[in-house]
Amino acid sequence: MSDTDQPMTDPKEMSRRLFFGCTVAGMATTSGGGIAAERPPQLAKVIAELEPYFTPQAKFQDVSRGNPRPSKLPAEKKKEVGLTRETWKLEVVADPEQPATIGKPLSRKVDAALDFTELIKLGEKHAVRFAKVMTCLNIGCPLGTGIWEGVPLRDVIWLTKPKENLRRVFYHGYHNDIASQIFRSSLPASRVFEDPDDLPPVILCYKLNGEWLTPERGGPVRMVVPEHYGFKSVKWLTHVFLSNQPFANDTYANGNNDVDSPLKTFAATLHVPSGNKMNEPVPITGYAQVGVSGLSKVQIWITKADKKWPTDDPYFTNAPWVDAEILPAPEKWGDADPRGAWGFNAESRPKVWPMKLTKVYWAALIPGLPAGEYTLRCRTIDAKGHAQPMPRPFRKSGRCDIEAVTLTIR
Ligand SMILES: Nc1nc2c(c(=O)[nH]1)N[C@H]1C(S)=C(S)[C@@H](COP(=O)(O)O)O[C@H]1N2
Ligand SMILES: [Mo]
Repeated sequence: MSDTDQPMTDPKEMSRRLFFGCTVAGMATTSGGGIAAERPPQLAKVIAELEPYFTPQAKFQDVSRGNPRPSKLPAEKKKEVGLTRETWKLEVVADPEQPATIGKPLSRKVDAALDFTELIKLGEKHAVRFAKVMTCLNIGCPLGTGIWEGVPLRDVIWLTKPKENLRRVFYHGYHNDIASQIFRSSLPASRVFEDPDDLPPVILCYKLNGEWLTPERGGPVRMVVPEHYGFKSVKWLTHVFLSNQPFANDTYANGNNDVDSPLKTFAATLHVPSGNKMNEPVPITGYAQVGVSGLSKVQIWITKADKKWPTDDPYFTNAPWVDAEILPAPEKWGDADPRGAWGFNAESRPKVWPMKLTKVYWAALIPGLPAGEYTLRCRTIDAKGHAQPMPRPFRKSGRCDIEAVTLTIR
């Protein structure tokens, strides 16, 4: 038996679950358009209040370092150091320490660094757009969701005519020319050349939501690595090194982070009302990040706050979880039009939903409860049927706890 369909012993829990079963899970089976009318009004209301799906560029949160942060440099200085579209240049050269053998370094020394016009020219043929939630391995809450657009990194690497001894690609951005401020990341060469599991390619990104990438988001050009946490998506990109070193030396490795850990699947709440009255249903909304393991269910579980749980079940695998409704792909996307992007058709509809690397919204109507303090928890079941964040709850592999919030009923 999987941990998602444990029997329940408490009859009160049982009737509660049945209630959920017909209001929440039952509705999910009818989802796919036009179902808003069928939802209870209090649930429809909080769903209507959810933020637009895609985040406007200016509303992304910023956790990047730098003193000063390169996005804050005065316009003249940005121009001088190559942080404008007119002056940007990218060097793609052999790693001086463990050089790959390449035929044609794109180096400043021989006036061959790639400029923005050349990048856009490559984009005319090769540009890729995909939806992705940008999120920091050290923080639970995503920084924003957008449509990222750029040229596959491999198309630029091919210009250097690599021949042999290429095992890893290192890269960093502008760092005020102070070595201690370098923010560096890396990828296996094979991840750059191939896209496993239907993932989009690693890109040199210059647009977000159809607009030029702003200085705050890492413009003129940043790396965007689809399946990874934000630290692989280096901003204000200036240098790519082709290396024969076989392992990572990312800046984030120095912070005890697991630098090979891809995006996790987990759920969290958004709207949990206060001022709830007893015996009145409570409408809840939330989001789930859809990591590389996909998403099949969002589940919630409510218990009395003082209820003890067996210590040998720290991830509540035996709790009577019930399914929330995963909301269908929105009709209106907010700040971006995903038409024709990776995984979307020409009518801006996703080919599969939930879509990996993005988020979904979810909702549930909790039936009326007696007065008291409750703990509301949510978790996800990935596309393979595994409850997440199990089996990897390690914080340094990406925050993805089973969220617990307090719900007070008076
Ligand atoms: N050059 C540079 N790039 C960087 C960083 C940085 O400090 N410097 N921070 C990284 C980290 S840790 C994260 S989580 C993302 C955040 O992306 P955002 O600022 O666009 O939200 O940027 C990454 N790229
Ligand atoms: Mo981060």
